[in-house]
Formats: sequence, C-alpha cells, structure tokens
Amino acid sequence: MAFADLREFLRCLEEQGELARVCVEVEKDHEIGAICRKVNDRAGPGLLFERVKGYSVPLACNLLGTKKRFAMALGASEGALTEEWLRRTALAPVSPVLAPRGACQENVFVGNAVNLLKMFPVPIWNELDGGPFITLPIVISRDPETGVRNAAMYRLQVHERNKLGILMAPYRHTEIHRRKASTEGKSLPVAIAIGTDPAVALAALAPLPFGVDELAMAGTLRGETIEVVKCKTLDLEVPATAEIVLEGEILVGERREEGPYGDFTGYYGAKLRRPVIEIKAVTHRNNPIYHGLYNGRPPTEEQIIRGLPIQMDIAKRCPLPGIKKINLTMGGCGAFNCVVSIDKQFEGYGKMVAMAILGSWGARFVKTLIIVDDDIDPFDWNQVEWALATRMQPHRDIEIIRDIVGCILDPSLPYEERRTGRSRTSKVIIDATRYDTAEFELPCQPRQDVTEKVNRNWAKYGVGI
Ligand SMILES: Cc1cc2nc3c(=O)[nH]c(=O)nc-3n(C[C@H](O)[C@H](O)[C@H](O)COP(=O)(O)O)c2cc1C
Ligand SMILES: [Mn+2]
Repeated sequence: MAFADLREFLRCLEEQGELARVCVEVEKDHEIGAICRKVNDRAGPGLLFERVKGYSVPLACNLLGTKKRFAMALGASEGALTEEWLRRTALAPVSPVLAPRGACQENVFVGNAVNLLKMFPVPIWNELDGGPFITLPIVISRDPETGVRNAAMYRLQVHERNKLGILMAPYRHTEIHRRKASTEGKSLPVAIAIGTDPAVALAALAPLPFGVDELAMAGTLRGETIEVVKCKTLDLEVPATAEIVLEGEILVGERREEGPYGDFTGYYGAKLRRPVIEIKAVTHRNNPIYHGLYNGRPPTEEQIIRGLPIQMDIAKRCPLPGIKKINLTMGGCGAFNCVVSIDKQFEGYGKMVAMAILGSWGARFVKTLIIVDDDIDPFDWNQVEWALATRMQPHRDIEIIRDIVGCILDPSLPYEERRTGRSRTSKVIIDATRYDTAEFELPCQPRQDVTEKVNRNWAKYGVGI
C-alpha cells in the first residue's frame, strides 16, 4: 500500500521506532547540521525537529538514512528490495491523475508575499556553505519542444526571498530543458515540490532515461497512481499532497554565484556562476512540514538515496549472466567505487562484465570497478581485499580507460574540468577474479566433515563465543 503523503510515512516510521522527535528548540543554521552529522555517523533514526528557532514550521530529515527505511518507503522488505525495485521499474509508467484541488494549495502566497528566508526553516548545513540550501526539492518542468515532463532532484541555494540558485550537471534533464528554452530566448517554468510520499522523491532521483516522466514512474514505484493539481501561476502540475510547492522559472540569461555547498563527495565544491530561479508563488498545506537532508562525507542519508537506485539500476541494465551481487560502496560516496561478484563463465569474463557495467547509464560516476568471484562477498571489504591481494596481478588485471564523462563534483579532477562541466575522468577496472580458474590454487580450510562435527559439539569446547 502506498503512502498518501509525507505525514503517513512519518507516522509509519514512528510506529516502527524509526523516528526521533527533537522537542527542544534548535537553531536552523549549523546546529541541525551538527546533530545530523552525529546521527548519520551512528546510522541513527529519522529526525523531526519540532521547534526551530524563529520558525513555526517543523523540519524532518534523515528519513531515508538507512537501507531499512529506504525499503520501508516503498513498502518492501529490506532483503527483497532489489527484486522489488526491478519488478516495479519494469512496469509501464502510469500517468498521474489530475485532481480538481489538492492539500498542497491550502495556502497560497503570490508575488511580494513570497519570502523563502522566513517561511520555511531552510538550514545552513555545513560550516562553509554559501547560504541556506534546499536539499530535497523535486524540480518539475516540461520539455519546451515535446512537452514531456521531467521531475528531478537538484540542490537549491536560497539567494534571497524569491531567488534560488540551481546546480545542474550538463547531462541533467532539466538542464536540457533549460538549454532548449534558452535558445528560444525564453525562461523555463519550473514547479518545485518539497515533502511528498517518499516514493515520489525516489522516482525523481533515480537514474531514468531522458523522456521518462518521473511522476508517472512514481505511480509505478509506489503501486498507486499519484494525484496532481495544476499550479496556481504556471502550466505545470505538482503532487497534490506535497507539503510545499514553489512556482517559478529558471531565468534566461541570468547567472549568480552558487555554492560552496558540502556535497555527497564530502567536500564543498567550487563556488561558480550558475542559473537562477525566480519564485513567483508559494503554496503549502495547513501546518506544513519542511523536508530536508544533511549532506557530507559518507556515511550520510545522501549516499543511501543516491547510491541504492544506481546500484539497482546497474543490476537492471546489465543483462550478462552470472552477475551475483553489486555493491556501490558507501565509502565511495554511493557513486565512485563499485564491487561486483560474478560466477565466472569463462576466462576473461571479468573484464567483459566490467565493460558492460561501465557502459551503463547508472554507472556513469563509477571510477573504480572491482570484479570478484562469487565466493567473495562484495559487501565485506576484508574479503574483497583478500581477493585483491591474492588473485590480482596489476600488469595483467588492471585496465585504465581514459577521458570518459565523470562527475562535475569530483574533487580529484582539475578545477577547469569541474568549472566547465566537461569533467572527463578516467576509470579503472580491476579484475580480481581467479586467473585460469581451473588451475588456480585451492583456498585452505579445515576438513568439512570435521568442521560440521565441531559445529554440532561447539558448546562442549567451552570457548564461549
Ligand atoms: C539529495 C540529492 C541531491 C542531488 N543534487 C543534485 C544537484 O544538485 N545537481 C545534479 O546535477 N544532480 C543532483 N542529484 C542527482 C540527480 O537528482 C539524479 O541524477 C536524477 O536522476 C537526475 O534526474 P534527471 O535525470 O531527470 O536529470 C542529486 C541527487 C540526490 C539524491
Ligand atoms: Mn529525467
């Protein structure tokens, strides 16, 4: 059963002991960030800050900060998450239904009544952030040529009461829409939804191909078509039960310095001139809840929600036989490092699988790809390291591929590559599968029949573990 809205999900988290209410007063700037850092380091609960100093609106964050809560958001069990994700995303997207009215428009503010600095508690999260950042916005626009809708998640810096900065990598779909509008000399209308059923947010941040309407995909992902309503000032629709909606346009020709911002790489990234959104109207529910996310070096909620959909997408798009487990690692920011176990079908198969994975859309950011045999668990670094130590010869098993698209936020790239968005990276394949499998030395272990006997009689040895 799908959640109707963010509130239902919050109730479910609370019932399952996965939500902590913070009832003391907190400062929106820096204090919430420091609390989130600590909670993320301890894989702690979702947080609802009920009293943010100077604001009447509460702030929810870290709601999807563990794989368990990510699965809960989709009503799936943690163990069956990948199967469930693959099953649901293989279904045809179902277009949203247009409702005559929606809770997200219970309160409407237009023109001068808009003040993003005062209305919602948008935090400054990390020390050197250039300002407050909206971190979980669902940015909705239409392709100026085809009219096809896109919904995506991009950080937004609050520049002033009605102006936001936006960072979109060159290949992002809203950026493609913006470029099309701008060649016609036009601004691009955008609606921004904050605080929805979490499945809608997950559809917006999942690596779906250009031309797929993420709001339709959200219906498939949650198992129920979503309801949308027409915006008050734009020809766009937004999820009817969203907590907050911002209506505006990405201004043609206008740029302003955006950043720094502590991002999923764990670094601030460059402060650069980037597009600006002017907000013309704000609508919200009665007693709205603001939904945010702390971002920074792993582990944080960001690597969970960024990494898991990509990890599952790699599984989906790599149809080669014998792929067992895929780990887009947390320490690799849920983006850059990937370990894959395979049932090696024939000699040389490790590199073949690696090339297929690196050629997939979702794995675009993967820089280090390690392939291991299926007796190695990709989620256990000791086992992976053992495979690297004992099965890999650098001159034979490592391939470096140069000048492929990388990530504009990768701090290891030269400044010019990040500034211009060209971000050409290199990638390394490390085939740590057994070379010449049939001839390879046998891993050592005690006799199997004796081990079983020892297990049966374990208590009698008095070892106490
Ligand atoms: C919390 C979060 C914040 C993100 N912020 C940005 C961002 O600021 N800029 C960007 O280009 N991608 C960002 N991404 C990645 C995109 O949301 C993601 O790739 C999405 O699939 C893009 O949608 P699109 O393919 O329709 O452009 C973010 C992802 C997450 C999970
Ligand atoms: Mn898209």
